[in-house]
Amino acid sequence: MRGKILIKRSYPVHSVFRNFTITLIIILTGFSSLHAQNAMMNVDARKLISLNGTWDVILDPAGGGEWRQIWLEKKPEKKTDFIEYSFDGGPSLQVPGDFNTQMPELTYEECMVWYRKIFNYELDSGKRLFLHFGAVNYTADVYLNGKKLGSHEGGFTPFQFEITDFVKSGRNSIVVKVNNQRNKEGLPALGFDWFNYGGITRDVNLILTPRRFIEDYFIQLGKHSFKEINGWVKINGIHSIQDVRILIPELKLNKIFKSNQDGMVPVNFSAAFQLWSPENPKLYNVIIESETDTVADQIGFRNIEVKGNQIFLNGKSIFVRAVNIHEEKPIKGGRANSATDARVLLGWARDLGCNLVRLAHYPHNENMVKMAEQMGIMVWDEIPVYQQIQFSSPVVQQKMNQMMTEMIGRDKNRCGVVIWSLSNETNSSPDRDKSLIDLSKKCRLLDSTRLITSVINDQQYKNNNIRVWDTLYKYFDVMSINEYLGWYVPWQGRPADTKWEFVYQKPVIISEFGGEAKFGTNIGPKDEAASWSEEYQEQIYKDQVALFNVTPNLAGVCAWILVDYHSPTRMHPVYQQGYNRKGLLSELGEKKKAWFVLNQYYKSKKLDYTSP
Ligand code: GCB
Repeated sequence: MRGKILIKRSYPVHSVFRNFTITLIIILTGFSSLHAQNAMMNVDARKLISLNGTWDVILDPAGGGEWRQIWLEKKPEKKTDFIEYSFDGGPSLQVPGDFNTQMPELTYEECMVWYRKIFNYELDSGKRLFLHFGAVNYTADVYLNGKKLGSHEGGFTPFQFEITDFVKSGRNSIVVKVNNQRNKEGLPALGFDWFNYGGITRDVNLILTPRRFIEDYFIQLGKHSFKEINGWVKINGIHSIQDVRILIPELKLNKIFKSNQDGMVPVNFSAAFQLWSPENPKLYNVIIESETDTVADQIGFRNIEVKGNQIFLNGKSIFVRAVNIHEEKPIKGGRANSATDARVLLGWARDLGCNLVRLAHYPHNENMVKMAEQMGIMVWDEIPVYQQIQFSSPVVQQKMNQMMTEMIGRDKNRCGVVIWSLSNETNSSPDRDKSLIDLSKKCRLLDSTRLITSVINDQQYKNNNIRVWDTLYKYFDVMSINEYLGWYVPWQGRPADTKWEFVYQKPVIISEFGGEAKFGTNIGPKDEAASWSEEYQEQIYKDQVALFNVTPNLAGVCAWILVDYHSPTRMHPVYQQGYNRKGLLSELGEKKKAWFVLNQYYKSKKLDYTSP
C-alpha cells in the first residue's frame, strides 16, 4: 500500500493513468511489448552503415525518463512551454563502450541511461534495413523517431529490428533506454563475481539487404563425419522455390540446392576438407549465393566427439589445456570489445600453452570467437546461467532458452567453438534439474554437432575422497567440475593420494581451480592464504598438478583465471582493491609464479595429442 501511495506522489497522475491504461490494453488484447528479432549473423559480411561513435546521453539514476517519455524528444513549441530534459547540450558517450568507465559519476552505477543517435538516410525501395546491436547490457528499449521498436534483455548477445517501414528519408533519431540494474529474475541474477559494465557495449550497425536475402545458414560437418556437410540455408522474403549455390573456390566446389516455399534450403555435400585443428587452423572462403543476395564467410571444418571417457578432435584424443577469461580490456580495464583486446588476451592464453579458452561466464564479443578460431584456439561458449538462478520461474526458463538460442545463432558456424556450456555452479534442486535437462535437449536440437556441458561444484569431500555425484552430469557430454582445493576448500590429505569417485563415467574437465595472490607480494608466511603471496598461489598450482595426475578420465583442465579482473565484491583494501586476484597474470599482464607451474604442465601435456 505504502509503495502505491509513494508512486502516486512522485509521478504525475496522468502518467500513472497512462501506464495503467496501457497495462489494461495489454491484458485485454494479449498484445505484449515488442521483442527484438533474432539477429543476423556474420554481420561483417553484409552491407553496413556503422552507428558507432558518439551518442548523446541523458543519465537517469532516479528513473524519471520513462514518465517524461524521453523517446519523444519533445521541444518547447509555445512561449509558455518548457521541457525538463534534452539530449542537445548534454553529455555524450562512446559506442561501443561501457558507461561505467567513461564517466566518473557512473563508475559503480547500475541504473538507466538514455542514448540517442541521429543518422541520415536516403530511402531505397529495393532494400530492407535492419538496426543491429552487438550487445547492450542489460536491458534495451529501442525507439526510432519516437516510436518503440521493441525491447531486448540479456547483456551479451546480439539482437535487431527491421526498420524498413519506419525509417524516413533524411534525419532519423534512435533512442535506447539502457538499464544495467541487476534483478532476481535476470541472467545472471543478483550475485555475480564480475563487474557489471552497463551500456551499449558492442557495435551498432544498420544492415542493408536486398528484399529477399540470405538470413541465416549452418554449414558445418555432420556429427560423426570428417567430410560431409549436413546443414541448411534460410532465405528471407521468398514464397517460391529458389536455387541457392554454395561455392568453396579453394576446393573447386560449386553446388546448387533448392529451397522449399518458405525459403529453407537443406544443404548436404561432401568434400575433402583439410580439417581445422589447433595445429592447423584452416579456414575456407565459403560463398553462399541466392538469386538476389551473396554472403561470404570464413568457415572451418572439424569433428569434435566424446568416445568413452575421452574427447576426440578429428578422430584424435585430445587433452584440453585451457584458461578462463573474463571480457575485460587488458591493462586498461572496462568491457573489452575490439580485435586488439582479443589479440592481446588470446596471445596471453597461447603463451601459457592453451589450446582452449573458456569465455566465462557469458558470450564474449565476436572478435574473441573469430580471432581464437584464426589462432587455432578452441572456444568454450557459455550463457550467464550463474549460481543463484530462479529456476522455478517460467520467465527465467524462457530467458535461458532465448540467450542460448542467440548465442548459438551467432556462433554456430565458428568451428573453433567446440563446447556450449549451459550453466555454472547452480544448486541442485528438482527445478534446476528439470530446466537444465530441458535446455540441454533444446540445445541439441539447435546444434547436435558440439559437446555440451553444465559446470558443477557440488562434489563431496571426505577423508581425501572426492565424490562426484550430481545427476545433471548424466545429460551432458563432459563432466565439468569446479574445485578450489587449497583455497575455498582445504586439502583433505596429500593431493597425490586423493581418490575420486565418479557416479557417471564421462570425460572430466576441471573447469576452475586456483587461488588469489597479489603480484609482487612475496613476504609473509608462505603457507597462509591471507599472505596473498605469489608463493601460496604457486603451491596451489603445484598441488593441483599432483591432483590432476591421479584424476581418472581427465580430459582437460581450465585454470581460474588468466588475468586479475574487476569485481566489486573483492573488498580487501590492501591486496584486492576491487580485483579478483586469482589471475595468473596481474591486471597489467605481469606473470605471477603460478603461471610458470601451469605453463610447465601444459608443455608436458602437449605430447598427449595422440591417435586413438
Ligand atoms: C567460482 C566462479 C567464478 C568465481 C570464482 C572465484 O567458482 O565460478 O565465477 O569468480 O569461483 O574467484 O571465486
